Amino acid sequence: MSNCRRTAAEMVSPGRGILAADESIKTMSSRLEKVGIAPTADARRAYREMLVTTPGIAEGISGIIFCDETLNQQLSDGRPFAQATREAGMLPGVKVDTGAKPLAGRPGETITEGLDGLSARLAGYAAQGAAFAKWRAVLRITDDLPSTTAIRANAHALARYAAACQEAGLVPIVEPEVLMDGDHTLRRCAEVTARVHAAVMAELAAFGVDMAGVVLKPNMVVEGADHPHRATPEEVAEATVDVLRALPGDLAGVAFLSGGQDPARATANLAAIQLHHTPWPLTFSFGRALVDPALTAWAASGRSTVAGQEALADRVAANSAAVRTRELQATA
Ligand code: 5MM
Repeated sequence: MSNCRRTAAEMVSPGRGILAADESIKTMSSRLEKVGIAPTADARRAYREMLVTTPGIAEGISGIIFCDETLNQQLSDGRPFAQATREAGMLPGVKVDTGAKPLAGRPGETITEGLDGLSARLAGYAAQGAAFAKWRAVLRITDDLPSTTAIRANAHALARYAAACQEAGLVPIVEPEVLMDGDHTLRRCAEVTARVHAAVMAELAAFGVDMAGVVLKPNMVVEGADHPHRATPEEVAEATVDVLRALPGDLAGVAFLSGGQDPARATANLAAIQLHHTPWPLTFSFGRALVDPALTAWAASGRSTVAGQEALADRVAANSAAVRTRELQATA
């Protein structure tokens, strides 16, 4: 088995998910400011140190995604983040895109950038100890969007990124996010998500990407945040798995993003999804749904490590239990 295949299998190993702590400097700074903390490089470092050193976190977390800044920082004991993450029993990963930028010719849509010089950067991250990488494409739903052009451009970039990752020995997390923003129905989200997946899979195949060395990070199929009716976990699970059925059977696994769902809803939906049988493991790669309570508790307690870590451990335990729903039901 290739290294990428082995790493990908470990990333989606039973009962474990991936922690997305890769907020860009801009996003992390604004989240710190919102909870009353000055957004310095050291505050961002201290916050990530609190997350990584959470006791027992590796039981429910297989890997942590960082941004470039964090990968170049050290914990207070001097260890680089990649080393500390491995020593805690998890794989370190890194976000390698440079963000979603306006897509020329398609007003209101974006293209995720970062392909220039990517191979050299990936080699550098691998030398720093990274095991996997992440690239996020962003698609927005309106009556007319996303356009086929934006879907195709983003799918193409994702595939070039994924092929470059595998050449560098890093597992690509392929994240095509269809945003929850808007008042669209669940059915419309399903239709758009299916179109996006079809385009991404076609481009991955065209670039010869080994699917058994890829972790897909999709949105769940949910209604728009402004839609008046909230779908039940069973409805979300059925619609989500229905869309995923078109994915190739040799894909290493699927790790959902939370997309702005509140933490309890993301966990309930994840648990309901597990009741469906699929050829690939289905787990979580949440950002906000895992870390928001921890950031709030850490800030409200005057940066108490214990308070932040207790809040994170709660969310990790709940989501780890969610992915083990069938096993837990069988033993109940
Ligand atoms: C943690 O946020 C990630 C990076 O965001 P920016 O580059 O925009 O700052 C983001 O890619 C994240 O990994 C995914 O969107 C999933 O996060 P959620 O919160 O949706 O689970």
